[in-house]
Amino acid sequence: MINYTEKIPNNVDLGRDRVLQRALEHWQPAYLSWWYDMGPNESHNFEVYLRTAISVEPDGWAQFDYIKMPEYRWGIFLQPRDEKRQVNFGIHKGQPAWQDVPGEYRSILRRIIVTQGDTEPASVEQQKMLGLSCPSLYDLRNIFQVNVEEGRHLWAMVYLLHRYFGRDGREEAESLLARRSGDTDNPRILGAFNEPTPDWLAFYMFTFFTDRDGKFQLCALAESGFDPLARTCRFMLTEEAHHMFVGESGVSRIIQRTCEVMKENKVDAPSDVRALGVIDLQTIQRYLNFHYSVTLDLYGSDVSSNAANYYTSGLKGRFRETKLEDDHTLRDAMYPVSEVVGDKINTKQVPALTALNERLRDDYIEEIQAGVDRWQRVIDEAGIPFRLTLPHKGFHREIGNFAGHFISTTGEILTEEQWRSHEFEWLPSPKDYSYVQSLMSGRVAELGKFANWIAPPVKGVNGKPLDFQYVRFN
Ligand code: BYC
Repeated sequence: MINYTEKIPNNVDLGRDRVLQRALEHWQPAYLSWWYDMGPNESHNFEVYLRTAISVEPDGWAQFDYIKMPEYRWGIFLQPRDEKRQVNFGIHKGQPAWQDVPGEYRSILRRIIVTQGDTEPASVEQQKMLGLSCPSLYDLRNIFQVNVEEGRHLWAMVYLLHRYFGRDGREEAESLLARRSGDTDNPRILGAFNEPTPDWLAFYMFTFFTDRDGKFQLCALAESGFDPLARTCRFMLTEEAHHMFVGESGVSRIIQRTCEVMKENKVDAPSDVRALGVIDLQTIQRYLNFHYSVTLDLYGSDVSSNAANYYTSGLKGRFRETKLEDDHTLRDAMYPVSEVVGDKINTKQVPALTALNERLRDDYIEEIQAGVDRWQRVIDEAGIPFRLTLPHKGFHREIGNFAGHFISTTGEILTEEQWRSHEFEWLPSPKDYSYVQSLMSGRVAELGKFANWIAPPVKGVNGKPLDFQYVRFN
């Protein structure tokens, strides 16, 4: 059970370690000040119907109630320890899982934790303004839920930094509050987290595509031989599931609404669709292309000695590592990666150990494809002859073997000039962004009402009706 009587709710017996408790209590006001500054705009007085974790058990861990976001009980929740757990891969396979940081891995482990931690506040910063243009109270409540939980994920990483990395860890924890998404001087660490999230279509795409990178990275870290990291990530994953649901269902509801309007009015040209105040499927495809390609970059280089080191040292595993049936050291295994040679994309076999980023990216793509297929069904059921597709893996990439090449959505290698002449057929143009934003000029806040460009969800939150007061503005 989680102890809520303390200043920092936790299930790690924080009260027993006074030094650590004081360090975190010192960080807490800095965190709150960051939240006031960079959290959802003009929302501090709202009462939001939010879920809060009350136990770490898979069933019934959450409690729903109205809460002002700055008073949300951010805390430290780790999945219970399994005394028999071992390091399950790499050169230390078979040793008892580490309860402390092995000295030789201190700096790379800290780096992984900092990179993970950095994404959490970044996403809150990216979404800061969206509450002002929400399509309904239901959606407003959902984005706030996502935001407070990303804040909690930052707490999760900061706990590890404070608890296991001494002074360096405390300094890193401060830097996590100092970097800013999109800042030229002090940006967030990974590319996608410096891109703007300017509208709600972008938000749903982000939570579908980029939060799912979060899922896959957390799954890989949940296999870590460093047990506190594994246990932290396992609990974070239960929260992550809701974020991906918000994204997938959000895009799906936009598609549904567009299809309804297209059918009712017997139109299909994008300009006619737009004239009816909904988002044309072509624009949705361009947003998809953007968020997919930017998120693929988050997996790092196709061939990476960093990734090999993380694995060999037992720090970061593969997706579902313990369910895979092989030697879990990858001594002789090979894995295919793509590379651009002249005007062709070739596949070559490389040592699987060095291709772990690529493998995780491939696992991710498989799950993404299934989600896109579900969106497609909405279009098919409406009887509209339009296909949503994932662009080629090499399209619009800035990290890895495809970086620096100009590859079309269908995988042709083009010159820069050729590519630029198609750029806005493939990616959202400034005009697309301004059209989408023109639909979202204000907040839809009447009970049970939804903006014209999105269908209502199938059901409300926690059994509540759609016309429930999910947010009280005070
Ligand atoms: N942008 O060997 P390489 C989430 C750097 S999302 C900028 O290719 P490695 C969430 C790299 O740092 C999940 N730089 O990469 C979602 C390295 O720099 P140095 C976040 C990049 O280390 C939504 C160089 O390029 N979690 O939770 O194998 C909302 C070459 O490195 C990028 C994690 O990512 C990039 N995209 O892999 C909220 C897990 N990619 O050494 C939250 C922790 C690479 O030359 N992170 N570089 O200075 C990792 O495991 C690894 O850092 C990465 C990169 C997989 C990201």
